[in-house]
Amino acid sequence: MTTNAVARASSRLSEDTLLEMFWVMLLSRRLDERSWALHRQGKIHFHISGMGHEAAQVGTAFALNRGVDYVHPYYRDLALVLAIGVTPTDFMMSLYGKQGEYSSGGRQMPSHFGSKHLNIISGSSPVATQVPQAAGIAFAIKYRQTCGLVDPQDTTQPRVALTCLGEGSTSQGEWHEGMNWAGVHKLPFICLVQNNNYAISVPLGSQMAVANVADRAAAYGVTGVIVDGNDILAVYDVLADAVERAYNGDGATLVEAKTYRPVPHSSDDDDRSYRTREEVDAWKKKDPVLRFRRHLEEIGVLTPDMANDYEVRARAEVDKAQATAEAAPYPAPEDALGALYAPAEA
Ligand SMILES: Cc1ncc(C[n+]2csc(CCOP(=O)(O)OP(=O)(O)O)c2C)c(N)n1
Ligand SMILES: [Mg+2]
Repeated sequence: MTTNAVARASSRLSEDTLLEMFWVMLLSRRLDERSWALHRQGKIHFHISGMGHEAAQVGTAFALNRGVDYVHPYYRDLALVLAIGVTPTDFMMSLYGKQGEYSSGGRQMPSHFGSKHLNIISGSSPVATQVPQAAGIAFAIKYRQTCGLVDPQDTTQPRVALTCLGEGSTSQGEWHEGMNWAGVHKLPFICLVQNNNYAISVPLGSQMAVANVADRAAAYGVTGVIVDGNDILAVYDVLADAVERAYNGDGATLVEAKTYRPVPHSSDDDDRSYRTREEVDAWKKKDPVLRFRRHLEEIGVLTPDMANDYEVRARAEVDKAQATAEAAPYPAPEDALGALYAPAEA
């Protein structure tokens, strides 16, 4: 069954936290815009954007115990991973494929976010493969706790495994397998579906015969929730409930955040072939970053001067990240051959 959030966990957020959430959204947006520009200038080879999804992602991140809970993101999760601790410089180093790049030493494609110390698991490119993997992590969390096994990090803390994907990717078999596993074993697991209505050029209606992804939750025996993915506080509320459910041993949650992708699927896509400009322009009224900014101004937490200051800081951070990545060396060609397999035992 789908439900709407009733408990307003977000009403307990401090002003500082609300501003921190706004900062991450803004930083992500400006970093994302710069990445598109760098691609069009021929400086990087590929970019896939999280634009429009910032509220869904930052609202989610702030409901987690960031760096402790496990997150298995997908390629659009720039704002999510920034909120957890990946830096703009880390991201730029990935775009440029430079030596020492944080997730794979520059060998993985950009936006395959991974950081061992932040408990962010790097995904494979085939969509939805992260779902059974994240459900497996959730199984391991529960198994260790049930058996009293020593967690290498700390057994005393409750943990949840969260994964993300788009609505189109829920057509993949892996999604169903992962959801079913999470339901059968009542796992501390959250699946966040960021429904932007398109899988590249394929609209939702060609992908599934039901109106909502979350309608399928009942089939797996998990809680299903639909939320306005452009409303960061609504997302936070729903995720706070889901995290509590997981920590209390009450099982998995399927969250469907309804949002929109205002830019092409990736730097290699031309969205004019499958949707009208009017449709894309209509999104501008729903832009989640502007919406949260307006909200914070209305409740007196953010002033126009502060917002300008954030803009200056965001630009400076992005400039610095770009300059650092441009100045960094490329990996040596032979690095591509290393670290694929564990060294043979002597
Ligand atoms: C198994 C598989 N099939 C196809 C692709 C190519 N592909 C990459 S992203 C994508 C669209 C996914 O759409 P959706 O799940 O709605 O996520 P969105 O990109 O809209 O956020 C496709 C078809 C892939 N990476 N893996
Ligand atoms: Mg989609």
